[in-house]
Amino acid sequence: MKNFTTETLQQAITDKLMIHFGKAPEDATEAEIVRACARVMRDRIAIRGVETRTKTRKQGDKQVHYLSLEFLMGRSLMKNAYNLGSLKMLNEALTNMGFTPADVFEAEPDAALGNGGLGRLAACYIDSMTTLEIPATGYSICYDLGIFKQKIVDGQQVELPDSWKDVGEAWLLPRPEDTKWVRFGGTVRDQWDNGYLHIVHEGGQVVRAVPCDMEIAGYDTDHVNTLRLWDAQPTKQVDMSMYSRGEYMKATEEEAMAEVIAKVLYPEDNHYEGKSLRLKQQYFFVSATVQHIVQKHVEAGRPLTNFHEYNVIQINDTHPALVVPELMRIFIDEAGLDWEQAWDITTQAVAYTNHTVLAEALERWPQDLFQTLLPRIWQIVQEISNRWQAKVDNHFHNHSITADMAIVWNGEIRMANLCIAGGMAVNGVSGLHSEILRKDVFKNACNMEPHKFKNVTNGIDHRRWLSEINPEMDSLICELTGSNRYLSHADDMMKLDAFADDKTVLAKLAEIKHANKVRFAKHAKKTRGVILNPDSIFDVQVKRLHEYKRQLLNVVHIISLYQKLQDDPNAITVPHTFLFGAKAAPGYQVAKRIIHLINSLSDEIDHNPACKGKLQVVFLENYRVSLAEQLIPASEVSQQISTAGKEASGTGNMKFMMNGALTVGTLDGANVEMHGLLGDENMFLFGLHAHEVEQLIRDGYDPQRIYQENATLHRALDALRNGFRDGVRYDDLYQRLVYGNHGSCADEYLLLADFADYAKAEARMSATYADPTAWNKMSLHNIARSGLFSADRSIADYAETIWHTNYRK
Ligand code: F55
Repeated sequence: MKNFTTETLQQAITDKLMIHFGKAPEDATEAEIVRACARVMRDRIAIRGVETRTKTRKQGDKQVHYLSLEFLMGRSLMKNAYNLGSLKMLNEALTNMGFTPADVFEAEPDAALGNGGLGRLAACYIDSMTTLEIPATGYSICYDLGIFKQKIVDGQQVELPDSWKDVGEAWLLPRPEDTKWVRFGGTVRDQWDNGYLHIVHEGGQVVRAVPCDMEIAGYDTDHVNTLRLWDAQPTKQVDMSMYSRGEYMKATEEEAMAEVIAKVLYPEDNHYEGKSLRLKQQYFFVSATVQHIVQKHVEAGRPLTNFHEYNVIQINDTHPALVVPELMRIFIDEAGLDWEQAWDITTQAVAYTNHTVLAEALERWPQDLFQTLLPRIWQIVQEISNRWQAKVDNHFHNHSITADMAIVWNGEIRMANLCIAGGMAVNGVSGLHSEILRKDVFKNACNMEPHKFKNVTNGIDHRRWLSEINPEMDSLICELTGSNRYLSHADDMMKLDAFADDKTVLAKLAEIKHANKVRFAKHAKKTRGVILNPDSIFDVQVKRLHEYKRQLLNVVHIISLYQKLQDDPNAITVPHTFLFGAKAAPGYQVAKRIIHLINSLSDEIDHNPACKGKLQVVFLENYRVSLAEQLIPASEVSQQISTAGKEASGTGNMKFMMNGALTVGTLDGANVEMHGLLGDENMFLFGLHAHEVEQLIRDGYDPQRIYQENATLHRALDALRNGFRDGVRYDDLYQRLVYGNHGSCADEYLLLADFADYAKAEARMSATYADPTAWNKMSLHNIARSGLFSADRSIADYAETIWHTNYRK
């Protein structure tokens, strides 16, 4: 199909505006323009979607189904225009219509149907699967409200609802003809019919799952994939007879229960909460999805016995783990297969990605909740559990291993073990993380079935996270590598390494970074009223707020710098701006206190004349995908300072590296692989290694001793405890670090143990910054060697090692 020209695009947008809003361009608001543009793009992509599906069907290709409770898509307008090769035309068309393109793009709300890394990964992966022309579908829930909007009021986080759909809906294509029904509660009984045993599940509540599709365009291809978002709707109409009897509440009960399922995304990341509504969300989207996949397979005229040859179901963490019993239910109850056949197919079709080793994030559902809500699934899970346990017993003859690998145990259902038992592959998301899964978290399972355990190191959509958001850098890369081939072959960026001693190139790199900083400073001033100094180091830590990510380590170090500056006004020679952005889960009190602390410190430093032009701390409100897109190209230092062994991979680290920021980090997650590519000389490593962390905890960790012995640290912690000029004290955080409080052991994440080495790494970093040639050279090496972290490479790895599907090379 032909690409848009500026004229055809302008005409199409104008037509949409008139048809949908009855408005001429000069009367339209920016939001209306966004909606009109989205419709135009959506129509174009939808046509290609039909062509793709026809082709896939004809060729009988294996399909990938990517199930995730989160897809953190962010904005789509610029992305789709870019992938369709129409970004230039769109800019021109908008300008011709009297709009400022940047303002129009800025008016699109983020589709923030995710918490952080896990959700954003799914979004990057659907882009790469499409670009690599893999027939794939993403499945999730069409939440009304995405991750909350964060306001900072008096230094503290306040959560506001994020209704993205008013505008974002323009991307969605409702597909009521593909509606599925999902049953909750009720009773299960056996029934004999003509000598056959049937399972009858009746009663309870039935919820309608209605697809709202988001069509996904790939880069430089006509291939289109679908992100299918299920909306929940009541099956029954409101019972008017109840109404007339005065039972108003009861009459609307079922309707309310259905609608609440797709109401809101759970805002906890890396933390499991056994809420009944969450389990409903999981089964709702899993059941609708599995029904759909099986139905399509059958409609293609194929027997279920070869289901796994045509379908692979990848599950993003354990949140969609119910695919295992749901496939079994459909194969057995609805298609009449016997248990062995059904199990054989299921265990060859499902693959599980693990994203965390934190114990509090591993899902374990209480049996009574599970049993009441999903009676038939519970029966199947019990049977899976019994058979698995027999297999484990038979293999090891060891009670404690049986206990460790059990699926149903002590009144709980352990979802990770269910996924390991019920799938063909389990992968971690970085080399280190996969090794920890093999040797520690899942060591027994790995002993029994080593072939299942794989690694696929995470990656990011480098077209979005480099080319689209950093156009000057994109031009430089194209110029230096001789073409734009890197957009589909990210390893082409390696060619940049050859320019490490080219003064002109290094100067150009520095110029681009500075221009990006100036642009970000303008944006911050306009949207937040914050004044940033573009001639200071932009030292950035943006990610969800979590103790293991150690924002507090960064803060304690800044306090120590501040104190140093008070002793000696010349202590800081290079002006330093520390930028933070982070949302805390609404119920995570410690995380909220750390946000408050950052704001208190920011205020203190702002009011101290000695810090003027030398030191600044800024908390950026409402950190999200679209803010990251502005900030990352302007960043110089990337803080990746989690306790070694705790961050499964990290993906922000990759985005910063690709945009030429230098990493201050521990050997954790994908930082290890970054270090493998860069060496000690191109990043600022510090801290304990993962095995040393384990060792220290085993040997007995004593933060009090470190507090007593390190005078700088002691003084910084005392200041933190007493607080700053706003009068808020942080004794709780101090106690948590030094003595332990609320039953937690002291300094669980070894912040004190790593402090001294961290301060040294920061000092090395500042000293290097004072030598622009050395700095720019390192920056160039970072960009050059970041190609490994393209999501295209990750998806190629999945295709080769797990899915066994073809892809465009
Ligand atoms: C969300 C909900 C629950 Cl119940 C549990 C975890 C999450 C979540 O958001 N996890 C998450 O983002 N994990 C991150 O996944 C990234 C992608 O693999 C990793 O890079 C990162 O290390 C990991 O923390």
